[in-house]
Order: sequence, then structure tokens, then C-alpha cells
Amino acid sequence: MTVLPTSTTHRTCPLCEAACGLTVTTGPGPGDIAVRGDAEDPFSRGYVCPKGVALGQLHSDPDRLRAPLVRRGAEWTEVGWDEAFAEAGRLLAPLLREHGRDSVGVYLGNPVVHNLGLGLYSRVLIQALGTGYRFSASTVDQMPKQVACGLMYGTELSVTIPDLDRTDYLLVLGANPMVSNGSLLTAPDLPGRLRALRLRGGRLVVVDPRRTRTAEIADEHLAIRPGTDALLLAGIARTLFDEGLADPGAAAGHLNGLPELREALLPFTPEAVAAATRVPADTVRRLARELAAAPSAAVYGRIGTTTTAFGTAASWLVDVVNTLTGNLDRPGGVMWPEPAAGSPNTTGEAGRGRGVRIPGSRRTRVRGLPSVFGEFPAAALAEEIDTPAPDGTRLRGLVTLAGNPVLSTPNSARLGAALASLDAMVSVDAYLNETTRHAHVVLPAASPLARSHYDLVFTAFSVRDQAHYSPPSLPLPDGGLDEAEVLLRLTCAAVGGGLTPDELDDLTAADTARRISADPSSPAFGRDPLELLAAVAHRGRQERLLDLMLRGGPYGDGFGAEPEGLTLAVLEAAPHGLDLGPLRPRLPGVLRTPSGRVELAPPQLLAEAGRLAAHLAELSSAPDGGLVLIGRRQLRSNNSWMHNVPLLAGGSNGCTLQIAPGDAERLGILDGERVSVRSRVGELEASAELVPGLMRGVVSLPHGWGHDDPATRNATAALAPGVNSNLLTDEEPLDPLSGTAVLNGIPVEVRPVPCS
Ligand SMILES: Nc1nc2c(c(=O)[nH]1)N[C@H]1C(S)=C(S)[C@@H](COP(=O)(O)OP(=O)(O)OC[C@H]3O[C@@H](n4cnc5c(=O)[nH]c(N)nc54)[C@H](O)[C@@H]3O)O[C@H]1N2
Ligand SMILES: Nc1nc2c(c(=O)[nH]1)N[C@H]1C(S)=C(S)[C@@H](COP(=O)(O)OP(=O)(O)OC[C@H]3O[C@@H](n4cnc5c(=O)[nH]c(N)nc54)[C@H](O)[C@@H]3O)O[C@H]1N2
Ligand code: SF4
Ligand SMILES: [Mo]
Repeated sequence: MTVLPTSTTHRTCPLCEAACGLTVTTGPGPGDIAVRGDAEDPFSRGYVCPKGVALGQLHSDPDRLRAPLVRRGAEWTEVGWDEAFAEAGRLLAPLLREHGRDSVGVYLGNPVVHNLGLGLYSRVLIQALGTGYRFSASTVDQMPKQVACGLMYGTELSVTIPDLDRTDYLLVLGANPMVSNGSLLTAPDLPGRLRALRLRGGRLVVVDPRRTRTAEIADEHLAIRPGTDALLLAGIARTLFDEGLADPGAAAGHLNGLPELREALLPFTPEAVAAATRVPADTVRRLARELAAAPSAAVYGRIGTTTTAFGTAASWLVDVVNTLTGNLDRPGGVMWPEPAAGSPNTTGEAGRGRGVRIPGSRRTRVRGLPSVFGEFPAAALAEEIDTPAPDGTRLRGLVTLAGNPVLSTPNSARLGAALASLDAMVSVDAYLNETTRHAHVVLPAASPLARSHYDLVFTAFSVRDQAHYSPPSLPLPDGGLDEAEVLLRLTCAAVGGGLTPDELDDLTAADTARRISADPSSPAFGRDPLELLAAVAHRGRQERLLDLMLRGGPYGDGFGAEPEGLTLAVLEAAPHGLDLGPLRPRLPGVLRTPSGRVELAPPQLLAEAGRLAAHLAELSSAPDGGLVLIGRRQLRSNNSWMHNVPLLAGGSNGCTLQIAPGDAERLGILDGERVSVRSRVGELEASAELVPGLMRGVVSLPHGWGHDDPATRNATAALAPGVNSNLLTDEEPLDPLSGTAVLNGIPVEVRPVPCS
């Protein structure tokens, strides 16, 4: 290890959506890195969790990749960058040439949205490849919310955010922010903010099949049968109409579809949904009355609502209830942030737009599944590789960027086998893990501490408007390459065309400048793009693009037009970040629907209501059924990675199968005993953990584990490997409009494993 420079820097934590401000002190000794919460960060005020603190150990992790790797057979060789890009080009270019652009797919993992360079330059790579085979973690996560909000408000990023710091009533469905620190809800110190809600007399109600840590601190916990939140919400919405409580308040003048919505909700009486959800009819009515009576209220649904067969319907109905109770676009209700670097709902003509196209225009080859916002369901990746058409057409090549789909997408055993059959696979990643072990070339990611950062994505989901630019805390090590550079060089190697990385970057910046000068909402509207480029010519790569976006964005200086406005230089002079204030009402200017109104009942969502009504009838006549599997997150874990960092290993991260004592007794299972869990697609073994707070009929296993593949390099993680819950989840059932996988409510059989 080399001697580190002695310095103190402040940066946004890139590990989860909370976006805490960190203070990083380094040097002089090798490995001297201390990470703590930045007390002067106006947004996070010193809050930090164990994962943020572990960034120093992540930086020093000997298993974290430092040099490119090339695989021949089972042998990995460390090579220089030139050779690695040449090899990537040798593998990918002939596929594109001989089998067409759709023969090479791309999978974007979750950390892409936490990484400025990767976020900006992955678009360049995808565009240059020209592939329609785009996959990402979005379709095992939040895509249903984006589809619902896209149809209602006009863009895929028009997600409404609970105004957490001002609300009087928070109804949480299928989220555990005390552990996850929030999602589609960027708010550092969620535990503190939830406590503050209760201290100011607000009410917190949690709907979850498991008594989570969030449920424990709530005023009320309601257990719900997995997969039925859409029904509960429909019951609440119908009650609001029935009891004359539906009053959209200030939003009333901006709504389309109220009568159609009311009609579509008729099947969902509190009694009918009570039988299906296990939430009593009186409680359904009371929730409706409480939400309507609260001075302000916000309904919030996350993973437990989105990763179900009715994810889009549930996401829509969350916003329906918020609207009917007068909480759309009001302080304390749900609101739209206004991100400083811009978003689709801050650009173009204010108040009107093209809306979104759902379903998308392309179909997967094997199942004919529609694209959604330009991508295909992650659950369809394996079959597009392992099921060739009669003429041999199939996905032959794959580029993965910061993703580990072998642990994080359904029926991952099938995906692992499919990846092993690819003609070419190139991964940009920090580790040789369960996914990247199948690659032919692995290009290492720099340490998060050695890169600059700005949260382009989570400023759009944030409970306050804020802007924070983080310079690198440490220089790149000798031979290290920033990921923006990696992607530019990879793009040039794969697509050729004779462009150099610098030329490709210039084209990208010119595109950005043209977009800004053509945007009527931008303070730089109508200016010569060359003038904008000249103003940022002293910057390169992601800093140049970011400066353009900030200066042309809603708070921007408009390249001189608004001298007090934001620039990257202004952010550089504010190392702890800038608070831009609480969220402000944005109706109707935020809308980008063709009608210029909120669409409460678009035809696609009305059709979902019909499908939901049919499901309700089915559930009422079906017998009680067996066990279903749900997931859970753990405080010191981050999806499938960070398990190799000693600070986070062991302890509360047990990869156990949680089961209710009553179910355990019925099945003859003792606490700590080995059990076998079987689903339609797979089987695994885990230790049983009897948990009284779990609903009868439900078992829970966390995802992201299963680090026992000897072909990976994760020595610490392999000491407590756990099992991969996605060996059990099924690639077949999807939420149809969003293509999102069903990861909660998987039918399983559980039995004790006989001692041998
Ligand atoms: N059963 C079940 N499955 C789930 C979920 C669930 O609740 N239940 N949750 C789903 C959700 S919400 C998500 S977001 C997905 C996540 O799915 P993925 O994004 O596919 O998986 P991650 O575990 O986040 O893997 C991140 C990868 O990025 C690498 N990495 C980390 N930092 C960087 C970086 O800066 N640069 C690069 N190039 N690589 C980096 C890591 O080494 C790792 O390989 O999992 C989903 N899967
Ligand atoms: N510590 C930690 N933090 C993380 C992550 C992590 O892996 N570890 N991952 C990050 C990522 S990528 C994301 S997307 C977010 C996710 O953030 P959250 O959505 O808050 O994550 P979970 O803890 O999975 O919460 C989902 C909850 O839904 C419940 N649930 C399951 N099925 C149902 C159902 O049908 N109905 C209802 N009402 N509830 C149900 C589960 O019991 C669980 O408590 O967390 C982020 N933060
Ligand atoms: S809560 Fe999230 S953003 Fe904050 S320190 Fe922990 S991992 Fe980082
Ligand atoms: Mo996620």
C-alpha cells in the first residue's frame, strides 16, 4: 500500500439513497482513512451509518480489483489497460458486425445511479452500441412507480416524494426505512426524521407482513398478506369516495379522470379487500378517515409494493389516495423535487409534454415482453441468451456495469448458466464476483473515494432541494483510471468508427450544450451552444457535462444571464453542500402529459384496476394456500456487495429463513434447525429463525447472499456466504406494465432437513 496524502475532504456517500455527507480524513500512513458523518452538511447534519464508515475499508480491501483482468478458459491474467480494451474490442466488435446491434446487451446495476461518471457515460456507451437489449436493476426494483407516475404526470422521473419533514401522518407500505434508510425518499437520518415526525405529534402507520424495525417504532403496525397492497389501497380509495371524503384540494383544478377512477374502484369494498388482504374492513375505513382528516398526510410504498404482480397498480393507487385526500403537491403531502441539474419535468415547455409511451415499442424475442422506458425486464435476460431462434438469433454478448444480476435477479441459477454460454462478456466492476466471474474481460472500478461525485438521480427524489459536488478524496492510484475514461475507451474499442475518447467526449458535451440552448425552460435558452461550450472549456469529462447541466438548469446562472445562479464553481466553494430549501408546490408547471393535467385514470391503469378486480375475486374463492416467501434488508449489508468488508461482516447480517413460530410448530421445525426451501424454480437450504413478529403463512430470506462460488474473489464474504434467495424467485410472473419481477410473495415449501 502506498503512502496516502494527508487531507480532509467532504463528500456524498454513494452507497445508498440517503446521500449522507461524509468527512474523509486521509494519510499519512498507508491505509489511514477515517470516514465520519459531516456535521456541517446542511442536509445530513453529521448522520452516518456503519456502511458509510466502512468506505475506508472498502478502499483498502485487497480483493477489490485494481488492474484489468482477462480470462482464457478458467485462467485470469492481469493485463494493462491498452490490452484490456483491445481484447474487449476483439470480442465485441465482430459480434456487432456479424450479428447486428441487438446481439450485444447491456445490464446496468444499482451503483450506476450512485456514480456520476458511470451514469453519464453509460448513456454514451449504450447509444454508440445502438442495442435495444438494455436491462437494469430498475425492473427488480422501482420501475412500477416510474410507470405509474409517468402515466399520471408525464415523465418517468416525475415520482412524487413524501414531504417527510412536514407531514402529520405517514402511511408506509412495504418499506423498512429504519434499515434501508429510505428509497425514492432521499432523506439522510431517516430514523431521526421518523422520530421527529412522532415528536411533533404526527402519526406513523406501517403495513408489512413482518414486524420490522420501522413497524416497531410506529404508532401502528398492520400485517398484510404479501402481494395485496394494491387491494388495500383500492379499498381505502373507494371508502374516500363512499364517505364523501374525496377532496383533492388545490390540485382539484388540474385533474382528469375522477369519474372513471370512481367507477373503477367499485369492486373494492372494504369487506372484499379485508378478506383478501387480512386487514380488517373497519381498519380500511379508519385508515381512509384518518388520512382524510390529517392536516397533511403522505402515503408511501416501496419494495414490498413494487416487486409484486400488481406493482404498478399499487404505485398508482398510492398516488390516487394522496390525491383524493388533498395531499398531492402540498407541504406535508407528496411533492416533486426540482433538481439543480435538471430533470425531464424541469425541461421543455412547462405544464405540457409528450407524456410517456406505455407499453414501449419493442418486444423481447422469446416472450414478446414489451420494453419499458427503452429497457427490457431483467427477468428476461437469461432466456434471451439461452433460447436461440431457429436461425440462431440470440443475445451473444453482454456488458455489465456495476451489476451482480446472478445474485439479484430471479431464477439466478438459470442466468448464471446463460452467462457462461456467452460469446463475449465485458464487465466494469469493483470485484470478481458471482456475475463478473463469467466475463472475458473485467475492467476495474476506481474506489468511490478516488472519484468525483454529484447525485444526478437522488436530487430528483430528495425531501429537500439540495446540491452537493464532491471532489475526489484521494487521487487515483498509479495505473488507475476513472470510470468515465473506462467507458469512453470501451465505447471506442467496441464500436470503433475511428473516434478517440476525447473526440467522443467533445461530441457528448456538444450534444448537452445543444439540448440546453434548445430548452425553453433553461436560463440559457436560445444561446449559441458554442458559447456555452466555451464557458466550460476548462473542464473535462463529467465535470464539463455537470457544469453545463447546472448552469443551464433551474437554479443555473444561465452562463451569465443570472449572475447569482448556480455553477459548478459555486458548488466547489461550498464543500458541505448547498441547501436549496424545502420542496415547493409545482402544479401545473411540473406536468408533461399531453393534456397538461394529472391523469388519474389513464387507460393502461384502468385496465390494471380490471385485472386487480379479477384477482380479488380469485383470492376470495381460493383456499388459504401454503407458505409464501418475502425478502428483507439488513443494516450492514448493501444488496449483494459490501459483504467483503470486515467492518460489516457477521453479526446481524444472518442469512436465515425467518418463520412464524406457529408455522414452525406445524411443520416440526426448531429454531436454528436446517430447513430446505423449495419453489417452482429452485431449492436451497438455510437455518430457520423463529420470529414472532412474522405473519403466519409468510417466511423471509434476505437477498444478495450466496458467496460460495469458488471462482469468485471475495475471501471475507466467503467466510459467511449465506444462500442466494433468488435461486427461489421465479422469472415467469411479472408486473405486466413495468416488466418488474415478483420478488415478494413467492409460493414455497419448507421442510426440516433430516440430520445425516
Ligand atoms: N429477492 C430479491 N432480489 C432483489 C431485491 C429484493 O428486495 N429481493 N432487491 C432488488 C434491488 S432493489 C436492487 S437495486 C437490485 C440490485 O441489483 P444489482 O445492481 O445487480 O446488484 P448489486 O448487488 O447492487 O451489485 C452491484 C455491483 O456493482 C459493483 N460496484 C459497486 N460499486 C461500483 C462502482 O462504483 N463501479 C462499478 N463499476 N461497480 C461497482 C459491485 O461490486 C457489484 O458487483 O437487487 C434486486 N434484487
Ligand atoms: N441496509 C441496506 N439499505 C439499503 C439496501 C440494502 O441492501 N441494505 N438496499 C437499497 C436499495 S437498492 C433499495 S431499492 C432500498 C429499498 O428500501 P425498502 O423498500 O425500505 O427495503 P426493504 O427493507 O426491502 O423493505 C421492504 C419491506 O417490504 C415488506 N414486504 C414484503 N412483501 C410485502 C408486501 O406484499 N406488502 C407489504 N406491505 N410489505 C411487504 C418486507 O417485509 C420489508 O420489510 O434500500 C436501499 N437501502
Ligand atoms: S445511510 Fe446510506 S448514504 Fe448514509 S452513510 Fe449509510 S450507506 Fe451512506
Ligand atoms: Mo434497489
